Amino acid sequence: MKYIVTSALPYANGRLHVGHVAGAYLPADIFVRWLRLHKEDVIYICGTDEHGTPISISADAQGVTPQEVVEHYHKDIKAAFDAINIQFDNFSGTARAPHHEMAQEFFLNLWETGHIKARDTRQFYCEHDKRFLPDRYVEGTCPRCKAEGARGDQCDVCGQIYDTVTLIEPKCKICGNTPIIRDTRHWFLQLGDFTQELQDWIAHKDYWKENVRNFMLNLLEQGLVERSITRDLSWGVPVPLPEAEGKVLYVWFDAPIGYVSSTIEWAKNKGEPELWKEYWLNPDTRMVHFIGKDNIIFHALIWPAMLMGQKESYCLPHDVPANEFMNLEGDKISTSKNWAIWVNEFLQDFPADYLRYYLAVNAPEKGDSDFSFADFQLRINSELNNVLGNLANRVFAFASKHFEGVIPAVEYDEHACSVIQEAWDLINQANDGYREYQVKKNTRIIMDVARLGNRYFDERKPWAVIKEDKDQVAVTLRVCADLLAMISVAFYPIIPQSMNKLRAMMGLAEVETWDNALQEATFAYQLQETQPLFRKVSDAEVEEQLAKLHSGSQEQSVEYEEPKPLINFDDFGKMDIRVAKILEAARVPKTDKLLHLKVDIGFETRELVAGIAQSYEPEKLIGRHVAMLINLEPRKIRGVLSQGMILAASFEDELAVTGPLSDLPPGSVIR
Ligand code: B3M
Ligand code: ZN
Repeated sequence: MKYIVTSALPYANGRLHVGHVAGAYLPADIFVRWLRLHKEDVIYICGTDEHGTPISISADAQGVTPQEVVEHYHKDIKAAFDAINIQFDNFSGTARAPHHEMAQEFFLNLWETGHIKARDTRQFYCEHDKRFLPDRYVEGTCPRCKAEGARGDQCDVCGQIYDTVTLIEPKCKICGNTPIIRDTRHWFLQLGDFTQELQDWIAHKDYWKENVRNFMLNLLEQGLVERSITRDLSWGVPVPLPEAEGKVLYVWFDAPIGYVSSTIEWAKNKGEPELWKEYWLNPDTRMVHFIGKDNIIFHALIWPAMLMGQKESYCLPHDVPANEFMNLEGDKISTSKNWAIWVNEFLQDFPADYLRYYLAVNAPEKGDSDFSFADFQLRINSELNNVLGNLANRVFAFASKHFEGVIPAVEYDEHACSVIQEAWDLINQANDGYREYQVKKNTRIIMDVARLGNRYFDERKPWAVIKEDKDQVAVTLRVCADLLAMISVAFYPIIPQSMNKLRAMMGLAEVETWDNALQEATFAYQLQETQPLFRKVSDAEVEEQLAKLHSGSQEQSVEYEEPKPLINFDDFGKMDIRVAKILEAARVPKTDKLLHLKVDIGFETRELVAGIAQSYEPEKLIGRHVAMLINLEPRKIRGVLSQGMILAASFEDELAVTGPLSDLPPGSVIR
């Protein structure tokens, strides 16, 4: 049996935080490690999602090219995965040429077989920015659930996708203006063509998680409609048709094809360029996509249809385990508000396994979960340290003191047999748990093996027995060491480094197969240099982390805007910056950011709209002398002709207008 396991391709426009890891990455890495222990033939595939408006909007905001954004974050994200020990077989990126080729091939196959059709459509167009506004370039109220802040392509609240122009009260993300609707030609995937095939396929998916299966059944019941798969954008995979100049594939059309192109890259790097076909063009391959719940529709419906419509016969997803979200200290994780724990940073303070363990214990499997530092401390201290670490420490200490570090292969007595049997039962339950991606339950089950060991150790009272019956103590140590060996295998998928460290201390080779956990060792354990398996998390550390989080200034998370390219003196000289005195200031109705200002620039008075209302009460500004760019093309904002721009410094949410320049009269030149 061959497996392809994938994790959702993270957008290359931001850093990796713990919420990402808990949902789509750690559970996949754990599953893959477990499969490998069972000697399954598995490839674990991922890469960054480098197209789409999330990337180009970030690039615009920073004044750099999308390619620069993508390269920066690809590296940063990969480093975070390395730090937390998420081990992909290949980690590619969708801006790479072979991906473009593959995505175009997918498109052409569907086009040639009539599953893609073209027609003129109405799209939002911003007259100010002179461009169409696909996807995240427009925001408004969701036409389905009426939530605010819905994007052009999908609503984050209800997860639905819809025809962009149905968005209520749309606003251009670049300038805030209300867009007009314009005609433009687009290409549509005829999902309805696949209804029967999808129905037959989903019929056998009774083992899927309920949330995913119900979502799908519901969509099929509503009836499948065509989906637009092209956009008027410059960043993306060009639509491979001569009549589609200036259009690219919709990011959600090309992104899942990244799983294929990343596998192709893997095969090439291995020197066996055809090898990818043995996985992908193989109906028996079990393909498992780990994703967050907002990606269900793309993986469980559109992507399978795209695969069904190819000329060659691709494997289809075997399962699509979608997880819920992880919150942070009771609030939604937000990258823009810097309410997040960045993986790279966190792992400078704690070992990877502590984070892996906590995210596993707290996996958002059935509902949203919450990351709290107090809970993190509690889990690490009272479970990893006080249960598992304690069992190892006490066995090692006793064996060193009374048996010179050798735990002999003595025979089990009846009590021992029953303890071992109980442990095996738990280990078998954990095995089933991994098969069903139940990492949360598994942390408890495996920790129960360690609890069993501690209870047994206490009942046997080796510290008292050692005086009269050393053989009996040998059995006690033997049983506990066997439990530790079982645990080292069963916990390996979740906390691999610690479990190999445990094994090294016990004189065992690194974990290789799951069966290692169920074998009775016939040899003596030869303890090596032992040390505590885990360390505790102190109150001071928790306070420090909380302070970091709340101050919102996690050191390396500060993202400075990239410096802009050099300009010459003439470029600079074109800007006419003057001292302006604010005469009047009032809020622009129905906005929270905009102020309507009247200013004196010496030789005339002017009106303008400035986006500074969140930092300044209008009345506080009156009389103030500030710097103003006066020869910026006038533009109409909310019905006011804005003639110029007040210069202000901004950092994250904070903003300050320049000045005070009160000693200089209005109209003074700034250069
Ligand atoms: N880039 C992740 C997201 O929606 C998206 C996944 C693509 S998987 C093919 O945040
Ligand atoms: Zn605009």
